Amino acid sequence: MYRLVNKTKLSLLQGDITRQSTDAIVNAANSGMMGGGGVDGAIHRAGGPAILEDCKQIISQQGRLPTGEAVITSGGNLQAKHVVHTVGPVWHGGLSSEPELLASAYRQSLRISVENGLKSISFPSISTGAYGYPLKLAAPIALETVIDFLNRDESIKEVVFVLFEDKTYQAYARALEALLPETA
Ligand code: AR6
Repeated sequence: MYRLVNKTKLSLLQGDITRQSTDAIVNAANSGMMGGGGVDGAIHRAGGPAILEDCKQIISQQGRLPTGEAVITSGGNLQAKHVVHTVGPVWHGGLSSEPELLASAYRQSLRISVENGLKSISFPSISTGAYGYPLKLAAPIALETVIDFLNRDESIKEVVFVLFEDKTYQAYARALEALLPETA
């Protein structure tokens, strides 16, 4: 499923983000940036040790990566030349700035991609796995934030949401249809 947003193609697909050939793929990391489970584990496994080396360098220079911020490393052995690492919020019930922090994770990932001249970027569903953010609430925030960014920036040509599970894809498809109906 896809929509044109301003000059950018925004698409949703079900699959494994480590196989994407966009300029960057986004990692749903944690503040320590030393790898983990879920999509983080998959990216480090597929990309090899070069990614972790870059992460260690960043941590030694600037300390832990705060929630809602993003940094960029090489893509190691991945097809994507870069990995953008961001940290989404842990869900604590919704009254601890989770929506703002989730939106910030998407926005900062896009901002650092633009700063590095990247034209295409793939996102996973940040925070909706180990971090427990309810999918139905996260999907519209993810899409609204990206759409809002693309309406102001024309340098990125393609954004892909790569959703691992069927229920995740379905939640994003419903949210995108609600935000940008096909007939509109
Ligand atoms: N491609 C695309 N999406 C994937 C893949 C993949 N290969 N593998 C899993 N997902 P999670 P979080 C989906 O837990 O909630 C890690 O341990 C998964 O089905 O990876 O932000 C980090 O180190 C889900 O829909 O990220 C952090 O400690 C989505 O990716 C913590 O988990 C996000 O699930 C971050 O938790």
